[in-house]
Amino acid sequence: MVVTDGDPDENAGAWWRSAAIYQVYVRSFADGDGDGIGDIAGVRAHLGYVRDLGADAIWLNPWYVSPQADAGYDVADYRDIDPVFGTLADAEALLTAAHELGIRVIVDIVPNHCSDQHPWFRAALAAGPGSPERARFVFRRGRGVDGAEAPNNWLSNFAGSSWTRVTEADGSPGEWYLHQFAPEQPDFNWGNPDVHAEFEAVLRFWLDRGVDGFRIDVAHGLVKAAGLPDAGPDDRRGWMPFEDQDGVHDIWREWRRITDSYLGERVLVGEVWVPEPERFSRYLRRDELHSAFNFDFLRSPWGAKPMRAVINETLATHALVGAPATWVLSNHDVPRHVTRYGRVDTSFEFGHSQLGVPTNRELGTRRARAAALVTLALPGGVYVYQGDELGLWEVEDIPDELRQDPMWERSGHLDGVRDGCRVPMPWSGDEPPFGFSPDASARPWLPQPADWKGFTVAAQVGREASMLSLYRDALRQRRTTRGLGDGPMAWLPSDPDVLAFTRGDEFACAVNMSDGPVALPAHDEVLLASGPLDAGLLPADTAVWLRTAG
Ligand code: TEU
Repeated sequence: MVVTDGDPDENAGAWWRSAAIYQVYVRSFADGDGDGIGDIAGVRAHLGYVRDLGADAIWLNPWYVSPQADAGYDVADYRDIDPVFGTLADAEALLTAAHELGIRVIVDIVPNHCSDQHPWFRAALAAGPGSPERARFVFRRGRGVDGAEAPNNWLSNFAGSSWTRVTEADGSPGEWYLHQFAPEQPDFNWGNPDVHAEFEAVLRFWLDRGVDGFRIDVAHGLVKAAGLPDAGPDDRRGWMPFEDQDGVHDIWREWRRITDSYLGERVLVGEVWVPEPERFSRYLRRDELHSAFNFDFLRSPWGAKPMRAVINETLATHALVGAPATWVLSNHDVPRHVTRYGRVDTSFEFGHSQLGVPTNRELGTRRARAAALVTLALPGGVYVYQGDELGLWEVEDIPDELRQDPMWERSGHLDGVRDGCRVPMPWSGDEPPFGFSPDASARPWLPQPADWKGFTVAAQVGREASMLSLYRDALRQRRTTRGLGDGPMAWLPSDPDVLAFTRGDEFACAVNMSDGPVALPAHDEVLLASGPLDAGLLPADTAVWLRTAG
């Protein structure tokens, strides 16, 4: 597909504008070889499940060679597969098998940083200060006496300073290098042409093998403010010198030219955490990324007022640049929404861990069912994180010694946000590993709760009231119902605690976020409901899809 200037409809009807994309967290999806860790063979064996669910595409979390200091987001070789997940031949076979089933494949790409075991970083350590090898990363002399203090005050996303001091070849304390995440994840210097050339080659390597696109890790983070100034007092909230710098957009223009040079509507999807919606929309300008995760909806507390505001703002800012919105309820970095929505504080914010805060799972599940119908009815694309469709909850009682998230150790056990949503999928059977591993004696890399027994795929298939049946029905109807996916929506007049909107002239969705039942909007037929209706009324925390006169 070649983008032509000035044609507002050049990508109307493109698959990614309406896609339902299923996020496969490879390490926890299905274990093919019995080592307790999910792998490519496991994904391949379960592609039929993805097809039956009704997803258009899968997004695979990183599968590259990696010491796994951050579950694969520390990449040591961007052109090969980590042996724990399989081989390059397995990856190629997976792409073929998925395409045969009509499932597109988006792979994760991690351009902000690599692994400290990447050959470039090892060469940089060996080559010493001032070398071209060090210029590919962000090395600086320290401040203070003998350079013993970090070059600036930036804090890592995983707690502590963003800088680590190295020991030079002669044994003396030396320069510091920047890592916005763990010390095992040195940031690249995107001011260096080698880095641009290398990533262009990596993109082409995977595009040539048939991937349908890339999910770009930390797409707001690659460019740092000139001179690396100290961060201001409102650290972590708002505009920071290591995030959302204007220069980052040049990189996305470069990448867009690359994907556009390939046939088959290849896409760039940004992981963009930017507080201001207008600045977020800049990533989606016509010659930049195709789409980006809309985390504002995920962050929003449960409630008609805040969610209406997010929907309005999302649609308005995406309209500025002609991009489709996306809707996400959970992913591998945030507590599962069944748990979030059962709490008193239903919002999500990084750094405000609610680990252990009581939650009402029954309420959270009811809301999660309603939220599924709302997000699948809103304009644009939608992401489903593996296990959302089973109604899995955040596993909060993982023993400390089994936790794997680097954030856990680095924050002094204050933050436990990311292991509990990564627990391996339950497929079948009455006890762990619930069919996750082929061998019943295998121990999944994180322990599964015994009460997932009733939540396995096998336990939910064909059971009308199950979360899986709701997702399958909704995804099927979403494909076949006129008006859903990309396109306009209009609000219907409603109680302030109800969200009700139409998609086209034949479809409406309503969700009741008030305390008691409300009347349904005018309709001919109830197509789908997230829970039982109450004598024709819509109960609290319930959503419906309606066929309206048309
Ligand atoms: O997460 C990115 C991430 O956590 C930051 O963008 C952060 O949320 C933001 O700056 C708010 O302060 C991605 C991956 O999804 C995650 O699993 C990785 O650990 C991380 O990047 C590092 O690669």
